Amino acid sequence: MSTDGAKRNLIIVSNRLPVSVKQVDDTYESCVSSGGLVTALSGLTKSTQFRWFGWPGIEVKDTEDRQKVCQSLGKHNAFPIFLDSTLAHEHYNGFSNRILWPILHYQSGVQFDDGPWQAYKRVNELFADEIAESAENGTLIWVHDYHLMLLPELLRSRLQQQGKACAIGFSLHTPFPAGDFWRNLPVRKHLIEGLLASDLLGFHTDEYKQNFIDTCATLLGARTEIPNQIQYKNRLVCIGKFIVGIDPNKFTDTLQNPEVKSRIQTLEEKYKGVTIIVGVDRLDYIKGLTQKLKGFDAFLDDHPELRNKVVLIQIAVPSREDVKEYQELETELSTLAGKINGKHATPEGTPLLYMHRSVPFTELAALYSIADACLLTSTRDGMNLVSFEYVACQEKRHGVLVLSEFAGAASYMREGSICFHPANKTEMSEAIYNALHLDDTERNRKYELLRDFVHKYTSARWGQTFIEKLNSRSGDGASKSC
Ligand code: ADQ
Repeated sequence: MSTDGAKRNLIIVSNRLPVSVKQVDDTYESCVSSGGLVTALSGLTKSTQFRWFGWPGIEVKDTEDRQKVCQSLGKHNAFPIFLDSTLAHEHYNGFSNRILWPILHYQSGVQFDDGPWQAYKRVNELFADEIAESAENGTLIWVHDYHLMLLPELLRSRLQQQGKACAIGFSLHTPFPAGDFWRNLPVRKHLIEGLLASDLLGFHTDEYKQNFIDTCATLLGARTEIPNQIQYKNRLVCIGKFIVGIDPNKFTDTLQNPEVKSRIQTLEEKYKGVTIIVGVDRLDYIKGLTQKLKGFDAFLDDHPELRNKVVLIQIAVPSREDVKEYQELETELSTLAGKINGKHATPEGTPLLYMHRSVPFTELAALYSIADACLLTSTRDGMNLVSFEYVACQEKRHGVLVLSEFAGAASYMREGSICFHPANKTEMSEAIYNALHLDDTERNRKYELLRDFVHKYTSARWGQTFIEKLNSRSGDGASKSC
């Protein structure tokens, strides 16, 4: 089989397509959506052609309507896998987000339920049917994230039946938990076996990679003595750390836009004499927003002299609003934000600007750019790309990144940022204070470390490195080493 990348076509698979579809009268319109995976793969879009398969986000029953959706998505090289809405809900909210997501992020007390598990399996099967049909002999297939952990195994058997040798890669965008934690899940073995039918498995950090290797050894008795390889059921799976990033130039270019420049000027005038801390997070309990607001409250208690001199601008992007835990978290955060402002506000101003909505990309870039520090408090987080984006927008100011030690990004940015434990209010308060009082030499030194890292480990580099490695695997099980 050829290992020439140019000759092997590429299929990307994720649960949701990077494009949302909505019905407008009797036609369908599609627009590009946002999120960590879309950001991560945007770098690859520029250099490599691929077809992207996933669920379009809406139920479409009628055959004629399905054709219209296909046409609309085709403009973005996106291909829909249609699901009925109950099945999609049970797979996405029921199993992926209510059962798998918490386990992957070290949340205990997960209640397993067979109904959502059956839906999860069914959706993975439907994806496998569709993708096996669309792949040709030699196609590279790159599957993304925890919604599709059974897919490599299901795909492998269908491809074999059809006589197609395709290399299958899988990237996990979340942490993989240490030690015994994964065993809390009753279907722990099925999911790992699903993944081990891949040719290449990618993780964000060495820690997640090692946790996964250890789990394979203890749970399945897989052979793991050779670094970066797992041998299981006569198959060799390569396993690696691939550093996901962003496209920093997209941010630096946006900051040159005259409208964005003028917006920055307006904001700087409004906040003259005030130190700005920014936070941007999906409204998710793993982002530690409750901890962030409590830590900021402690900081204001500890430093009454800074009242009216510091403001936290926190954007909480709506996420998974159908899930009860997320609705409850929003209520808790709104209440907490009100209490903090009630306690610390003066006629001169309020210390906390809490916004529960999405903001346009240009506004996001402007906010990153005017902030003297960025506060990220994840209790666990696969990588956290917001930290990269803040750095990309700080060429002028050299602001300070105040980063939870539990974000994957902290494995790479510890020296360039100020790290803390998100559940320790005192540590967080000190970290904020130290960030705002760093001397210029240290601030510049830290910033330069971060800038070099963000510009080196771009999303384009991540995508190309993974594809190159995947391309070196034949997909027919013949490779003897990684
Ligand atoms: P997320 O949990 O979504 O990603 P993160 O890595 O911070 O978290 O990425 C969020 C992305 O959404 C950023 O690129 C950000 O700019 C974008 N975004 C946020 N608010 C926005 C807004 N209002 N408008 C437009 N875009 C907005 C998951 C994992 C992470 C992992 C990524 C990539 O949970 O740990 O880093 O995937 O692997």
